[in-house]
Amino acid sequence: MTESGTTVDIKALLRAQHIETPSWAYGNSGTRFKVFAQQGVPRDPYEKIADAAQVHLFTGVAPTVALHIPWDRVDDYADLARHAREAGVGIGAINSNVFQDDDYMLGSVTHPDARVRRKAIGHLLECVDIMDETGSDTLKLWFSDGINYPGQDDIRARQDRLAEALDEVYARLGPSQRFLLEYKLFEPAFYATDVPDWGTAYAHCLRLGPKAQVVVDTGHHAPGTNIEFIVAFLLREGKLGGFDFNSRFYADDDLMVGAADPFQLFRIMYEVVRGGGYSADVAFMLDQCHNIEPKIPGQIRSVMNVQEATAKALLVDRAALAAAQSAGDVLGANAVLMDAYNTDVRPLLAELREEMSLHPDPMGAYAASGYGAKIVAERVGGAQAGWGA
Ligand code: LRH
Ligand code: MN
Ligand code: MN
Repeated sequence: MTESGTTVDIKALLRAQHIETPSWAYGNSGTRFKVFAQQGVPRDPYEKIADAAQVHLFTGVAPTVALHIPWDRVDDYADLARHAREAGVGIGAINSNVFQDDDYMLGSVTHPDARVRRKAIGHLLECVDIMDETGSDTLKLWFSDGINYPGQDDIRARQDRLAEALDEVYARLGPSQRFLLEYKLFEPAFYATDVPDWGTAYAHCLRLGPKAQVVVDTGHHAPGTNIEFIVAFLLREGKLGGFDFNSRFYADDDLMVGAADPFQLFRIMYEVVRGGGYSADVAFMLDQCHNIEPKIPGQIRSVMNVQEATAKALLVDRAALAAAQSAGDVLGANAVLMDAYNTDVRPLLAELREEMSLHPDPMGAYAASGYGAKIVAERVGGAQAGWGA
């Protein structure tokens, strides 16, 4: 029992959790050195959605799938949304892509040439059209824009161009739509990225208003960055829009969330719970690539890792923690947090799944389902994920 609730309440919160999987996780991906093709991968966005539906079928908490445009370009987005509904999932965030066109070598919305900026903004506006057609309420903006060499372009002018582009996209959003601005310290730009950190993203979003929020991709920071601090701060300001979850050892590795550092994931989820972010307003999205492991099980494992970290965060005895904190009991307070982290929540989650009429072991149940063999037999010539395409 904790101040935040009984086991029953914790289960209710976990049952309502919503973790979004990315369409690009289901396609072949790799590093810049090699893409290892797997058999049975989706050949089009319809099949990516079918695979995402499997993740939801076995976990019960992954009811939406994010799209990436143009990787998921189709003729009829309403039809794609209908297909998703029939498969048992919905369309989540629309991810824009202004980083894979030759025109964007020197930037997209911050490019020195107005013609290129216009083209990039045109794409962002098209993404809002796709939101209208699919019923998606979230646009995710990540810009690879930046410079490689000191003096290459005017850092401040690039901020002005970025602000102009964001103004135009913001003005196009409907009443129940929002955009999430994603920051990333480096890569592909190596000297100065135009949205390198949460502070830059926050300042732009603050100026724009409530429909602009920051998204925290857990792989986008300098090593050692205290991400949970950023989470606590943004939540306090009402500017945390969501997460792109993944794990990293070195840079933007895009490994399975919770694999590299489950303790960090717990600390992040604790700040989400503590800050009231465990609500529909903070999107828990995965942004990962499965380069050497099978993709659907990789997503199932990732969803389960987020669930486990969330369960532990919900288990923190907040009354005991507050008492220890106000008494200045350093070791006592730390022990309260560690007690929750060290709890084995797998039995609780297995029980919850049974109550949700799911198999208690999603990985085993998926493996036994035969879906993996079925798609290998049916799908010949699967497509790459966007990366390396
Ligand atoms: C950039 C990023 C961004 C892209 C995704 C594929 O590194 O995290 O979210 O859209 O990767
Ligand atoms: Mn991301
Ligand atoms: Mn990334």
